[in-house]
Amino acid sequence: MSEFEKCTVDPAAREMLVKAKKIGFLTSFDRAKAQEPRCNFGNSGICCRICLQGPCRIIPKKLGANKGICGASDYTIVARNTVRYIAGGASAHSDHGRHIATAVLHVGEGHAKDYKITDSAKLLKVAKRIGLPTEGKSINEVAVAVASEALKDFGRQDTAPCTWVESTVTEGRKKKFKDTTIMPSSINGSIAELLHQTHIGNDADPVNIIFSGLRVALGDYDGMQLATDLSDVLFGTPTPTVTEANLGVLDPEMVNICVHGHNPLLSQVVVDTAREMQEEAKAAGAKGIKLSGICCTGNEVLSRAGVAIATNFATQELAIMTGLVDAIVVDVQCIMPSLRSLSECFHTKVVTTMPISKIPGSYHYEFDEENAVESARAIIRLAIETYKRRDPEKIERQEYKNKVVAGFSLEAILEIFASVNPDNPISVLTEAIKAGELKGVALFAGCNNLKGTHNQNHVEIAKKMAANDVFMVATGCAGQAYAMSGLLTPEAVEAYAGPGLKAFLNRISAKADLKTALPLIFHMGSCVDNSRATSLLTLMANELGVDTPDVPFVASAPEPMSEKAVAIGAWNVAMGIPVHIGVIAPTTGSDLVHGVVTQIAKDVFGGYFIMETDYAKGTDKLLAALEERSWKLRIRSAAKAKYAERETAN
Ligand code: BF8
Ligand code: SF4
Repeated sequence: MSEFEKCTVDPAAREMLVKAKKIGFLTSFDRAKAQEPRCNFGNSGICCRICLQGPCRIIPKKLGANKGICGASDYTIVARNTVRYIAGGASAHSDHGRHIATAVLHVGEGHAKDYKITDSAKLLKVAKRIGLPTEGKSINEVAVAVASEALKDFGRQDTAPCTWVESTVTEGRKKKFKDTTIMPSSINGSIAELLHQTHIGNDADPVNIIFSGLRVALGDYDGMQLATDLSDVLFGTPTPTVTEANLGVLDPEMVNICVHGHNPLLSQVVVDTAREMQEEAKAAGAKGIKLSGICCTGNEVLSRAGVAIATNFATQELAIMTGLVDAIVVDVQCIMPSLRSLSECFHTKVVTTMPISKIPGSYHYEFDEENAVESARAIIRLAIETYKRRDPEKIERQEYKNKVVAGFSLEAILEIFASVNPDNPISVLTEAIKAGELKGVALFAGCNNLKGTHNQNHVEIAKKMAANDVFMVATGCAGQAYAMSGLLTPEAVEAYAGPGLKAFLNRISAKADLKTALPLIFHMGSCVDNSRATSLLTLMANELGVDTPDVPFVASAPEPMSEKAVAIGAWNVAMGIPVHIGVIAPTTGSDLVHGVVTQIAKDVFGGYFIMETDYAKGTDKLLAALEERSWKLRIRSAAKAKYAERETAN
């Protein structure tokens, strides 16, 4: 195996790594190698840096060193470190949601002239769901009311539950969250309280700390649900769209602008404004402007505007290395600071846009909600100017790209199912599971992690799940891995689906009024859109008449990396889902904490973490979890039918 085969399974990325080596540029792949060997204290979570006396490292057999200086045990340290990841993730997601909610509020109040309520039907639906009156009110008034409710979820001072949790989960989950005291009242308040709770000399009880971590994780869920709802309100609810993915989408004859990060507030405006500026690009000698996306901003504009995907997290530097990217416009999260130093070797301009995410030496065009189109125009003009300075010697055109069928919001999925059963669309899925045609549903989410081979876990696990008749949905960099590898296509159904999944998808494709047949995996959007997948789970549970822990539904983050992924994993566990992660989390330093997250959580919430780096073993564990649940479901519904028959006979 060549050194590049070990780095990534993606052929385009491998070629670019060869180029990186040739020009002597160190990429994230080189830096990951340079970090080895890792420190075992950090790896297992028993390094504490919470106060300035630290770092304290736990050495179990050394007298005096089996606790931190303050006397904190391994279980306290591991629990504190773990929940502080969740706090970081929840801050990032919910701040994103707060930003969108503020924009909706401003639109409703008549400011933010560059934005509008695009999906008023969704706005009304959300208002109804959260119990707000809409009759006799203008759309703008409803927007103000809904956005104000969303903003209350960030800073509520009483004990009322967060609205977006309360209004989107099953009755069973609501009760569970209240009984276990993890129902959040305020996103920001729960994060602040957790940081307080994990300060030196505070909570030493690992279980109490973990429960608070779960409360913050549900705050993360709340922020994601409202971010998805309100992004749909502002920019439209995604519908199926056909586009392409991988570095081959970068077009040598066009001005190439990559949007990268997470928040669609600017990127969507860049996409819309670029459409009106094609002539300026032509005047500069290009055939037009080609937009493409990296990370979740890419997923947002893919889902709503059919924008192509350039690549995902681990390979973001390699896009610049093609010599074809004229500007890379970034907003927040998952942006490697190395983009800036790499851009120095090329003509590419790195443009930062958010006050909390600057990279020294890059161009900063501060995003201004009141003048978003103007900001977007200035950035696009910079890209057109930069295009003129491309160095033909440094261009390495990539041929690799794959067709992509994406844009599967929950609304879109239900509309597709409605082509088979207009009265009860969700039953199309649940009946297929009950009948044994499908084994269940798997959500693939999360990042790339440079501890493993880029995209390998994503692709291999999904192929094996497909062969075993699992209906699959995806978000985030997982969705992009599938886009890059050609798994978001009808052709992949033919190549990889088992007989049940193939029959299910083909039956629906034949009935649905779509321009293309259905793909193997349904791309549901960005990481905040994991909310869409949970709403699918909630619908399934209600249709099956059970709570979420009894639904044959599993989640996998085959290559998780960010604090956000930890937060998502944690609330998925609270939702009752078996959650596979393709890395070993730093919880192994405490048997107690590791046992809680991988086993005891199941007794309390029904969900639990499966930590498995080997993709074949990971898939087997996910399949076993699905089989157990679908088997129980069938037994239960057979028993129910039998008793119903007896009742009628009596
Ligand atoms: O929010 S999957 S690497 S891009 S954190 Fe980041 Fe992970 Fe990608 Fe999307 Ni999500
Ligand atoms: Fe050490 Fe305790 Fe400070 Fe952690 S909080 S660094 S264990 S003294």
